[in-house]
Amino acid sequence: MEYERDHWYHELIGEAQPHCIPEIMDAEDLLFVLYTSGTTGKPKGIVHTTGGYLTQVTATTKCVFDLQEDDIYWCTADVGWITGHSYIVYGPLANGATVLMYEGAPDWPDKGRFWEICQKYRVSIFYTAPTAIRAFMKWGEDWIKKYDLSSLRLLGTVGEPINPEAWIWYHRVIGKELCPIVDTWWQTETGAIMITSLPAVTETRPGSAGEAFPGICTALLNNEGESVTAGFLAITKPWPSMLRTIYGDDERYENTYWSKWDGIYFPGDGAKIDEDGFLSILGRVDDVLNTAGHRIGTMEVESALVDHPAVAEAAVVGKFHEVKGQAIAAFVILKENWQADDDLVMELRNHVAQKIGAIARPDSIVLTADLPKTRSGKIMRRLLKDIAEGKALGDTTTLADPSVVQILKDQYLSREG
Ligand code: 7RM
Repeated sequence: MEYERDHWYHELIGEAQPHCIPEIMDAEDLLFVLYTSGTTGKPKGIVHTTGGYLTQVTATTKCVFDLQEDDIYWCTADVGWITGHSYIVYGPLANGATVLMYEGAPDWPDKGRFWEICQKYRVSIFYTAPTAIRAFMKWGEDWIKKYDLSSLRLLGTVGEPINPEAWIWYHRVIGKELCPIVDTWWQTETGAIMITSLPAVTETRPGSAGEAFPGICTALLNNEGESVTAGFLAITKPWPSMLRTIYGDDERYENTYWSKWDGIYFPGDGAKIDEDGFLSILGRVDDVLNTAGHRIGTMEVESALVDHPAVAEAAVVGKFHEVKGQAIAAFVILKENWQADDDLVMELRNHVAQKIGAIARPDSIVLTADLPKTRSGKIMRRLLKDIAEGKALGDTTTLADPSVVQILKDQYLSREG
């Protein structure tokens, strides 16, 4: 305690007014600059402004989460991620929601922590990421059965494509088959939810994020800008909470997002659409590998791996190969109580071949305890590629736990010889 520098909270609060007069801002005043998680390349400072951003986070929080007066709303995201900004802070507060905020680990003092919190505070809306759901699956249902989750009425996911197995588990074990699940697609750049289902308005389906939010215009295009049923996701009209530029680099802003097609925003994700107009996000388009002349999405192979009962999580990368161009290298986390041995590895390789064809059979599978991820749970495939190719590791500063890559590297070397 340093006099004049430090103050007692109760003394300051004792004199404070219960309300703070808001500062009047211009709609286009800068609200914040948020650096992207940087799974590829150099981080970009994404610029959001005041009016449009608040308009869209307010509307989406209200409609996507069907927010009601008596709801207790919990978004488990890290507050430093865009999801924390938009759906812990700005969106819920602009709606006057009752928000539960938690800063801490999901497995301390034990793996029932989240469910204990849901029971204790009667959480009704729960919004989390597929990476967390897969961790809960791995830890087992007993941790969940110990608690009363009857207050829950709506579940959400964000951050990466949710594999159908995780969706069904989330629906059954957490939602007791009573809670709709909103799978929300959006980006740091979009500021707010863009593609989602709307509870009690549109249907929710495992593996599909649904349709564009009212007012948002999306399309699936090929390189020529022609409409296709599987291809690049595009946003064809501006939207309120769109990024205004990359901080200090207007040119990079134009090149990255607005140069693929004329006047159309390119998010960098691949997607497909079914006959009912439901969109499924397939992952980042830069996450593809080319093996023996075939382009294969890393997502496709990962989904096939996670479809096997032994697999909790999988990451796939293309690794340099003299003949094939790239070989398929997979990193797999097993569920608890599965024996890691060569027979299982063989079985997993065959499982992928059977699901999507022999061409996609992984050349190597490394069983591991952990994967390199950003704090929002995105796998940094770039680092896995470095490991698989025996290269020096690229930038690891955005990793949630930097020790993971070193362990993986040592393990990979001892396996591959
Ligand atoms: C909110 C957030 C953006 C990237 C995006 C996608 C992926 C996010 C979903 C998803 C499939 C989803 N912002 N992504 N949500 N993929 N289904 N529901 O994650 O800037 O950190 O990442 O995340 O690839 O382009 S982010």
